[in-house]
Amino acid sequence: MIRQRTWAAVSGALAVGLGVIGGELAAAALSPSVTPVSAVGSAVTDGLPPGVKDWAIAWFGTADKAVLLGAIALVIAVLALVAGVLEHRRRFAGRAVVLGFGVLGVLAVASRPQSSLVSFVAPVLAAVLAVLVLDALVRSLGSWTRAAGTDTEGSTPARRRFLQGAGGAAVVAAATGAAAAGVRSSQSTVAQQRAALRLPAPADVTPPPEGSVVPDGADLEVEGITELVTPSDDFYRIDTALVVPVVDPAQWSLKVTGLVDREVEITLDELLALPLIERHITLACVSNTVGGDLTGNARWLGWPVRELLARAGVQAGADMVLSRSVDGFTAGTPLEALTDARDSLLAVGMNGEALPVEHGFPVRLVVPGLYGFVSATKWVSELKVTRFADDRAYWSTRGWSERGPVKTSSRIDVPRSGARIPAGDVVVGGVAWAQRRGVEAVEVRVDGGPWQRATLARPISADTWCQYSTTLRLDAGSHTLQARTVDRTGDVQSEASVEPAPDGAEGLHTVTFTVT
Ligand SMILES: Nc1nc2c(c(=O)[nH]1)N[C@H]1C(S)=C(S)[C@@H](COP(=O)(O)O)O[C@H]1N2
Ligand SMILES: [Mo]
Repeated sequence: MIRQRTWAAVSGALAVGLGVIGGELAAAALSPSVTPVSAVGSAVTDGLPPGVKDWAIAWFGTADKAVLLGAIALVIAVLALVAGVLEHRRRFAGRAVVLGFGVLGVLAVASRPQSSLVSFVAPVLAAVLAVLVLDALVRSLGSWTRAAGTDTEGSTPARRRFLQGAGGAAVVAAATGAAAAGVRSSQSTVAQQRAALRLPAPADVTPPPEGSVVPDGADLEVEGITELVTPSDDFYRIDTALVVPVVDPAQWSLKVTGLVDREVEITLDELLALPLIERHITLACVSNTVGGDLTGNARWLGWPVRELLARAGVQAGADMVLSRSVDGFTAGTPLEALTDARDSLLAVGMNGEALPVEHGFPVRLVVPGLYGFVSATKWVSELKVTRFADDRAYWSTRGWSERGPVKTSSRIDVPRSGARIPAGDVVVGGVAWAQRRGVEAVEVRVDGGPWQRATLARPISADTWCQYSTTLRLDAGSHTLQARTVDRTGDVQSEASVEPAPDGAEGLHTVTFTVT
């Protein structure tokens, strides 16, 4: 009977929906960093072959998290409908499927580094709820089916009982969902703790060291060009976390372990009491394509990592620091990048405020000159002093390079691709970067013609990007514009087109527009 089968599928959806929502409510209350759904998503993320992941990032960009959650919801929904039909056909068959997925949920939670014993309550509760509701609804549906088969008269009360049960389940699911959303939004504790955190002023030094302040002439104030210092809200975000790790600043500490004379541990209060410094540093993601927007420049407040490493005493033979996040992400940074004169920071502040939660609150690493995947660990909890020969970091086990110096590059912000510009002077502008080496010049060329030097803004430091601009007089018609950076060692940005994997894109940003 088609109709009964539809109702069986609906029963499955209601049972599994109620279970999943109940599980998320329990997790929101008990274990906000690890919910069954987020754990499955994270386990899938970590388990995906690198090719699939790169493909997903290429197709969906920063929406990849939403796409993954959508895909998981779809799989759960299909499974739920099937489980309902199976259970109606054969007692226990549907419940077995639901239980199987419950086991997967438990395994996914177990695979999360942040999970604790209490994190298992949610997936177990979800499975038990789904099984009980499925059993009750399908049994009630069975009575209706049997009644309808024998006497049509008697089928009405059975039908009513089933529909009441199903309706009740839907109402409870909706109420539970609302409760889960309520608990989530009341969980402002970390947001409140962040707002309450008082950052110390940077240590007072005269004259201010390079990189600490924006000098006159650093901002060309060209319309449409990238802002010199990226507002935190606009700063690109890249990480593997489906749910932003919730770290209680009072509980946070950072341990230095591995090849050290003595393990040291530092709390946030201790860190904040140290003489902190502030530097502008331009971060870049290795996945950034030529002309892409996975770069940002911010003012970071923090304590030099080299000071902490000195406290621990790095032993001979070490050449790498494996930094670990509370969520299990790791980055492998060459030891020298954390001990040489550059100001690699244990950052607590971004643009004058405590780190935003999604940018690593309460503490992250910021290392000038290296791509984020080998250096910029957010929600950092451990620095293990080790050797490249002994340890491998998250992305290096997934096909990306072990070393990740940022490649010299540039981006054209204006004119935009496809723009139609009235005849006359055409304003060209953008940003260029060559972290560590510094930008010496930016050159532009039109329609493959000769390279011409643009006006370069005064850099904040060698570790920040630099604005450039020039004005061109062009004939009406379609034009192609390219830019390239010359660094202070005299090296010129590479022209050959290279994909981001495994160690960063290369090539020239090319923009085509029309002068009318
Ligand atoms: N815990 C954690 N830290 C992380 C990552 C991550 O996935 N997890 N991604 C890294 C990468 S690949 C980059 S490019 C930078 C991005 O930092 P942002 O999100 O603050 O821009 O963070 C790095 N730190
Ligand atoms: Mo990245």
